[in-house]
Amino acid sequence: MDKSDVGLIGLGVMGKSLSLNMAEKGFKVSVYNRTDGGEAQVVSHFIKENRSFKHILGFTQLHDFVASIERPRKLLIMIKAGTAVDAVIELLIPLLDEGDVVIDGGNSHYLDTLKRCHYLADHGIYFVGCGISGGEAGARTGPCLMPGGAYEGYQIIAPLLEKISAKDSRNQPCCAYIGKDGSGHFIKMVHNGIEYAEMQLLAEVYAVLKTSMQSEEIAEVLSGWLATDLSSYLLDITITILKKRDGEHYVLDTILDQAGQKGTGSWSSKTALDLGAVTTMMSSAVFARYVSSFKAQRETFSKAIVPETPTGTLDVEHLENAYRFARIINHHQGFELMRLASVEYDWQLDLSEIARIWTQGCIIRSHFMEASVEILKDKPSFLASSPIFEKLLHLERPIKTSIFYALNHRVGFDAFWSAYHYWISMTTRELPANLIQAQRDFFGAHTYQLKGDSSSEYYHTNWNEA
Ligand code: NBP
Repeated sequence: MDKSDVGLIGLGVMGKSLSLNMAEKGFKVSVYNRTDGGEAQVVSHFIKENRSFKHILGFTQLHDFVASIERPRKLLIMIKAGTAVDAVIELLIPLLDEGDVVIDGGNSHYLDTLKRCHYLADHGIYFVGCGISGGEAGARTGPCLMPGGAYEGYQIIAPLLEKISAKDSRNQPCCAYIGKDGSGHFIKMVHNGIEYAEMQLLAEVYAVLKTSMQSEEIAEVLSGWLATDLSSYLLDITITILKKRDGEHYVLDTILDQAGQKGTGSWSSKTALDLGAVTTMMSSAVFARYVSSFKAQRETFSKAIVPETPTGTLDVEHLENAYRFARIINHHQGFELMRLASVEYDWQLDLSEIARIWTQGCIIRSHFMEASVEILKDKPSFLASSPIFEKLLHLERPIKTSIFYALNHRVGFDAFWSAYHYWISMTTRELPANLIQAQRDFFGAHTYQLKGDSSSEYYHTNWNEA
């Protein structure tokens, strides 16, 4: 029997789509799923449903599955992140040979990936942590792939990953080696953090537009934006969602306003806190989801609110420009998080190349991401680019007036406010942090530095001394 080119473990939503994608691109694929999980027949059903793909072989015994793959074996794990990945790795180790490559395509935490890289290297096995974005449809037709970890291992799997990935506007694969250790999963995490804030900005835009428009009208406004530099996958799907009807109702109006999450957004925010990066927008988006989950309390408290008659008329053009402003700040904060991590972990991340692989296949693909490829070739950050800085200066008034409008109408607008607040702080020469330093020195003798003191010495004052 011909051996398979690649093996895939975990026939969930993503695993099924990726196996079909690989088979369609001409690879012989072995697939495996455990039988003691949700559905015992998952493998046989999958093979039956996809009979037309002659080169997909199904297995429920890990030993047979591993034996069916050509050496050096390429094994893609697509299962729930966390301890399940460690459990599968433990089962695989005795079955693998030196030089085999194990790829974890799930949303694993980058620090877990770092540990697994070293652990498997000790067994002579290459481990690649590969962030995957694009959802079920992307996995089927061409996802964005963010592999990091063992470089020698990456070289073995590169032809496979590049072939199944999305292609950018120059027909180059939306897949590139990111760096060592957990860097691939790190940038997937940041991708999701940026995604959280992009989604929240659209939710806040929707809330503001709803103060004076119906769904169809809102969709029309957003369609106008889609034809500009604001175009993005998330804006596009939002318009489709707004228009979707079920009989007399818009489907959106029937959906419970409690947002779920699977953790990568909060991981990004926690990591930013650890690395000293400022990611107020993604954190605001994570908290917005948390707040939404307190539905019962919100309902109770809302009964006590007697809204004032709102003042001010909605300026849609200002809102459009506020959205333009906030998106730039969101991307700036996300890429700054990667830049700081790159220094901390010595990953030497190529931010322009990361923007390039995010131009197709992934959830945050957009016109702005296309522009970012060039911007980040020359400059270390968006704010360091003069045209971007000038643009933000120019857009200050519309974001201010949009914030006033939202406040007057009692609409939560925190992601926009976070963007503006970051901009104010980053462009303010004197912040009140001198008082913070004095307070720290008062109660904890933490010392402070002096303005204009080239010695950079630290001083202490006995604040209670007469
Ligand atoms: P699903 O929930 O659809 O499938 C999960 C798979 O993991 C199933 O095959 C399940 O087997 C298997 N599994 C679990 Br759960 N525990 C296992 C264990 N202890 N040992 C072996 N297999 C186990 O998830 P999915 O949406 O396909 O996502 C897979 C990974 O890809 C996750 O890490 C996810 O975060 C990531 N991801 C998802 C998306 C997306 O859009 N869905 C995008 C990018 C990345 P069973 O069928 O027997 O329970």
